[in-house]
Amino acid sequence: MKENFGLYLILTDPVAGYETTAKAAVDCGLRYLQLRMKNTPRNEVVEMALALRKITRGSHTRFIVNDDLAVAIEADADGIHLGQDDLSVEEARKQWNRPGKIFGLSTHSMEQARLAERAEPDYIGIGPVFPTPTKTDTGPALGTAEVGRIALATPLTSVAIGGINAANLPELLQAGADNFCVVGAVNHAPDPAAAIRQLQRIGKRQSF
Ligand code: 3NM
Repeated sequence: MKENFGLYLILTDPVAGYETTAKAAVDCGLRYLQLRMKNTPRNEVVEMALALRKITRGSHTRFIVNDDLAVAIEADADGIHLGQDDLSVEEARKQWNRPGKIFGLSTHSMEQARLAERAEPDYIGIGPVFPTPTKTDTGPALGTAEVGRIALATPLTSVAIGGINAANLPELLQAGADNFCVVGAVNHAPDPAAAIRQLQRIGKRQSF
């Protein structure tokens, strides 16, 4: 069944700090929080993953690690998010054969979203919706109409991503996307809780 949880937050270099921003995510009741540290020594990623595990343990917030299955396992995360060029979902499930673990997969087109159905990830990312400076190796921006079309067509839970902020979120939700993921819109905010609440308010307004 498709899940509708609204905002999914990725943590990458948050100006308010990883732990403060993670606590804000938990306090705001977010369903998903992902750690995505790039170009960082592995021991620092593990250390941060363990700290975020502590903050999210026993909360409503599922803690996901980006890309690195060994880190996800070591931190006993709730799941792993994989890109198209990473380990496959099938292989990750084999290597991390524990009940309830969540496997997410990025997709960048209708074709990839359709192919993803075979691998049965717990959710797919769809993006980038808009051009974004946060990730430069993505394909061209899909636009809200195409992302909405993919979100409505897929039987999988989906999360739109890429360049989403409070100003363009209404248009995206109007187009048919249900869940949405941000990096910059929260990580660049000095008050992450306020930024999260603003996005949640817009998400709620659109879904009723
Ligand atoms: N994945 P921001 S776009 C991590 O298209 C990521 O799969 C994308 O960051 C994809 O909210 C992206 O700052 C960056 O634009 C999202």
